[in-house]
Amino acid sequence: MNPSANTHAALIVVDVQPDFMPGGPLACHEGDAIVPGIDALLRQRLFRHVVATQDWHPHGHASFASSHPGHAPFEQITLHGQPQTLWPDHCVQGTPGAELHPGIDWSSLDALIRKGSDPNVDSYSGFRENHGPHGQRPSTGLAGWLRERGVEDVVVCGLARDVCVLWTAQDAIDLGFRVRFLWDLCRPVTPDSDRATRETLQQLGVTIA
Ligand code: VGL
Ligand code: ZN
Repeated sequence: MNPSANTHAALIVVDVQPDFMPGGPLACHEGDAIVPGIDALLRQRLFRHVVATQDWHPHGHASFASSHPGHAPFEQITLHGQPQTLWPDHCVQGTPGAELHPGIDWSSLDALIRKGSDPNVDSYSGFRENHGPHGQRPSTGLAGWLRERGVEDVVVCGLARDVCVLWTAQDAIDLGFRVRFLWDLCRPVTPDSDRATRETLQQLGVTIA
């Protein structure tokens, strides 16, 4: 990548946390394979801004299957009138599995967005919660943080390719940013979803890099 092209670009590293790694409760397929590459990318200091998101749920979060007796992880239910996949308990606030992955040098990070803290609402995107009153999804503040710094271009990577990175890219487009998606520095929860993810991104006008 050409560093001068990134003067005003922000890198958004989505949910690179131990609970999403193989052996964790919500493992992404080969999730650990992206850790060295993201670490190397951050050490190059190519981006004017580096933002990380951190999935950060309270105990008993509404997205946990364990909060819905009679339901199992990966089942879909209706929550707030929309489909909600139920997940294994993951990224519980303050637990080791919720930390930013220790295999990455995070020292260049200049903002950290914690999401999913509302006990009743899931939050895949780094920009907005999944659901809110009157059809308005509450903002995390990330879009304003970027706009106030003159950022128009964002580059996304992390976990999961088919969930939180995808939703972050979709919202970024929707909110007026140009988006590059670092495909090889992402891994999915469901590998079978890759083709659909790619098609969705292409239709949105996201550059797949
Ligand atoms: C994620 C499912 C539930 C993700 C977070 O980071 O992609 N997926 N919570
Ligand atoms: Zn989550």
